[in-house]
Formats: sequence, structure tokens, C-alpha cells
Amino acid sequence: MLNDKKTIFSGIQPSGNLTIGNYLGSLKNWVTLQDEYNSLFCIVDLHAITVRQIPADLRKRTLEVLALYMACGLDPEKSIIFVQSHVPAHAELSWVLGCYTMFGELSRMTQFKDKSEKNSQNVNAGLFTYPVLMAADILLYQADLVPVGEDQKQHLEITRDIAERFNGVYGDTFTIPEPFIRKVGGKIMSISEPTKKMSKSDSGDGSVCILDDRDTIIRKFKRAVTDSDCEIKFSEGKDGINNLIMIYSAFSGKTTDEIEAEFMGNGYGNFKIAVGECCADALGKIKDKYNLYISDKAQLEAVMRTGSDKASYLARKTLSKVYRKVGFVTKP
Ligand code: AQP
Repeated sequence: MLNDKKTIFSGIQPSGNLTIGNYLGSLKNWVTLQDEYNSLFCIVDLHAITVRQIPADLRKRTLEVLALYMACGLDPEKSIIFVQSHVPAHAELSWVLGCYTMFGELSRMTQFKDKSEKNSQNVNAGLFTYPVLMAADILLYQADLVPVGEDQKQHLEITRDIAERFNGVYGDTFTIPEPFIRKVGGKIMSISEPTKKMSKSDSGDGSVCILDDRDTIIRKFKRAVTDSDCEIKFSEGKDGINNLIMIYSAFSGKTTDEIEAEFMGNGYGNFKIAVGECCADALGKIKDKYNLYISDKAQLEAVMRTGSDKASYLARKTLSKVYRKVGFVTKP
């Protein structure tokens, strides 16, 4: 099914309204990469339940994320697009890999520490073993490259460690994947707390959602936190302005130097409006397409069905190999 091209895998959790962090850090890059690589893009619902979800919302959001994937430009004719829970091999390989992952290495994951603090009432085992499931997602498809935001780099490193450990014991089984992180957009910060990553589970004004309407987007940017200086210049200590420059750069395609020259002598107020408008223009186009996709349930179902059939076929091949290597008897 796959050809000689290299393979990429990535996914997003349907755990909230997708933000421009998810878009610039992941989705936007996926769209360009799908022409060059064998591409698998997943909606990782198994990961989403590591934080308590309202079932009806999760169901609805899973379809919304699928519609958004397509609205952003993922093409089911070019990429395998599927829902994680539709391919049982993810959970199955995760169990096996969990037996080749050390408690100590999972304890060092910063996302586990962050999410445990945020969800102190529900520090469950799934939250702890999240990176093992992520390793299974990637290794099942023998992915060469994983296009993610900067925040997922540590999870990629543990995936590589698990794969190398397994290959070391049983011989070549898994491709060792590389992270693929863009310099511009790889880490978008909250616009109200620019030292904190923008996250879809933070619903305040710090996160700009892909589906926010134009007025909301511009209002959020107008309120963005900056500093007491007034120079639009990318430099240390100016977290708020640096973040806005990054966002503007990612949406407009302009370099930092070009942006600094464009806004020389301008105040922060004008710059914030320009960033808001540029962002709203780009997201408006996506939203128009989204409205078409989300209203066509038959098409969404067809994409999910085809995607999971193709993904299952590939995943089974790796899982059978792993089962054989660890010594499981083949089902007669
Ligand atoms: N702020 C960000 N800047 C750049 N990239 C980002 N990503 C997330 N936030 C930013 C990238 O989006 C992809 C999907 O991430 P995920 O849904 O698997 O989980 P996450 O990294 O935990 O994303 P969120 O938005 O912070 O979700 P919640 O709030 O549910 O935890 C990944 O490639 C990620 O790097």
C-alpha cells in the first residue's frame, strides 16, 4: 500500500477546540508534507481520555477535528486519515511496549508532571503511560518522521529509546523515527501568559481557536500581554512580542527582519491589530471549508472507514511481527 517514499505519522487529541498552536505547530506542516511522504494522520481519542472527557462532547469533537483536518487541507486521497480507537492495534502494541518501558523514564516526562498538576484530582495510570501509547502509534506504521510541535520532542525521544531497546533484544523490528519540528510555529505561547504554551484545554483569552470568529480573534489579540517597552523587535525578555512576531511570521510567511522593518516606529496597539487581522484572514478561509465538511456526515464517515481500513492493514503487519518476536503463538 505504501511506496518508496518515507512515512510520516502524527495526530491530535480531540480534547478541546483546536488552537493556532495546533495549527501552526502541526496541521499546517502536515498539509505540505502529505505531498512528499506516505502520510498517516490520526485523531488520537485514546489519548484524550487520559483527562476526563464528557462522552457526548468527545464524540462530537472527534468529527469536528476530522472536518478541521480536511478544511486545513489534508486530503484523504493523499493521506490516511483515521480515528485511533478504530484501529485496535494501537492499544495492543502499547501493552507490549509498556513491558519494554521503564518506570523511571516515564517519571521524567514533563508533560506528565504538567498534566498531573493541572488534573490533580485524576492522576491516572493512562496519563503516566501516555508516551507508551504514543510510541505505539508511531512505531506501528514504521514512521521515519513525526511532525510535531516542540512540546512533543521529549515523547519522541522516549519513542526512539523504546524502539532501540526492542530492536536491541529482538533484532530490527521498528524504524527509528525522527522528530520534525519547524522553527517558526514550533512553540506558540499563550497570548495572555506568554511564558506558557498555548493549549486547547485552556479556554481563556490566551488561546486563539481555529474556529473562533473574526471579532473574537481580533479582540483576543488586542488584549495580548506584551511589555512596558514599545519596540517591535524580537529579543530576549520580550516573550509577548516575540510570540506575536512568531504568529505573524507563521501566518504571513514574512521573516522576523521583514516584520521588524514593517512595524518600525509603530506602537504595540497597531501591531496587535495587524497580527489579529492576518490571523483572522487565514482562519476565516479554513472556517468556510470546515462548515461544508462538518455538514456532510456521510463523507466524514466514509473518510473514517477508508482511513481505518488502510491503517489497520499496515498496523497488523507490524503487530504480527512483534507478537512473533516476543514469542506469542500464532493463532491457528
Ligand atoms: N502551543 C503550541 N505550539 C506549537 N505546537 C503545538 N501543539 C500543541 N500546542 C502547541 C502541537 O499540536 C499537536 C497536537 O497536540 P495534542 O493534541 O496531541 O496534545 P498537546 O501537545 O498536549 O496539545 P494541546 O493543545 O496542549 O492539548 P491539551 O490542552 O489537550 O493538552 C502536537 O504536535 C503538538 O506538539
